[in-house]
Amino acid sequence: MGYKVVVVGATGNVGREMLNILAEREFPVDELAVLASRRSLGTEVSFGDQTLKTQDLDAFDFTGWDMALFAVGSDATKQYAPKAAAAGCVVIDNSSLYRYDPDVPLIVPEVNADAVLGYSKKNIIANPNCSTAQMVVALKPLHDRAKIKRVVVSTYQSVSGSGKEGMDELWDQTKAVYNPTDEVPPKKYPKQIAFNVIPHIDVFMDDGSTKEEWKMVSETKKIVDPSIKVTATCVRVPVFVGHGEAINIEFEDFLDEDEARDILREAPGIVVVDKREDGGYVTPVECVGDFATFISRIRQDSTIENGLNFWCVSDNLRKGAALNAVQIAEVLGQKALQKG
Ligand code: 11C
Repeated sequence: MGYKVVVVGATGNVGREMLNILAEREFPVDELAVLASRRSLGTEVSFGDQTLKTQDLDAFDFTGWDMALFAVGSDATKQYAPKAAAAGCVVIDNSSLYRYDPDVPLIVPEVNADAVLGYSKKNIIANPNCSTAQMVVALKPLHDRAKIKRVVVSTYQSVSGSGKEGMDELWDQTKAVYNPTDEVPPKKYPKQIAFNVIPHIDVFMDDGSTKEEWKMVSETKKIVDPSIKVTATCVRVPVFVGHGEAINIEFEDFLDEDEARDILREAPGIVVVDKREDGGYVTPVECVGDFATFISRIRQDSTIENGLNFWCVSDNLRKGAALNAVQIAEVLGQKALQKG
């Protein structure tokens, strides 16, 4: 016996990946509803070898449905998630709306699966930001061994993090570079993204950081440990899918680079590819479509007492969004909503 599952925002980048991953991981689905805004109504989406027609989110009755995976922006989440939750359908939300609410668990199953039980306060579970999700999968096993004091992270984030419009802008501007009469001015991004990098993701905060950077700080504290200090610089790069992160850690205790490599090799959700030779590391294009978070370039940072550097890449639409949401659904099924 399986679950009655709803995917909200089924026509977007993340919604489509949720459907792919539910099918790939053979999540026990008894019935599936795919919802979209009126604008995308009637659009067909794939689920395994089936083709499903989207239904109207506004008219949908969530009563009797077990769980709803939301992949829409914060405004639509604000309007529809409380409705679903009040109808007894557990919401797994990919937006940032509920992440910092103390009554809503923020879950990365490899790190804090047990906290999922906190869902019952509001019938809502939050999925973290993509750049946080892949980083905390790597931080947790190292923190358990040597206690992390401080993390310095620089991100190299792909345009799929900004949805289809970001991907289209990169594609159109790239073509236009070869055909200057077709100039494509920046629209989704504040500056040209093709053949460029932009040190700005999401809105600016009062202290000069951006909201994307603030999310990495706040979400890491909520998911892993509030004592960990994080400072981040988040950068958009002309890559379609796959976020890269250069991570520097200062630990309380000494952690040798070989031991760190062994710990990460054993850790759930991680694949270590770390050969000190040409190409002996993973780049964003190689992680597309994969479930794993890949770690490379592990090395001691000898400029501080207990320092370590590494490189981390993952498919931001998967571990950073859809995969993590489906993993939460799996944990919810195992720990709370058992069927059969
Ligand atoms: C980006 N990380 O790459 C963002 C996308 O809070 O879920 C996801 C934003 C979020 O632009």
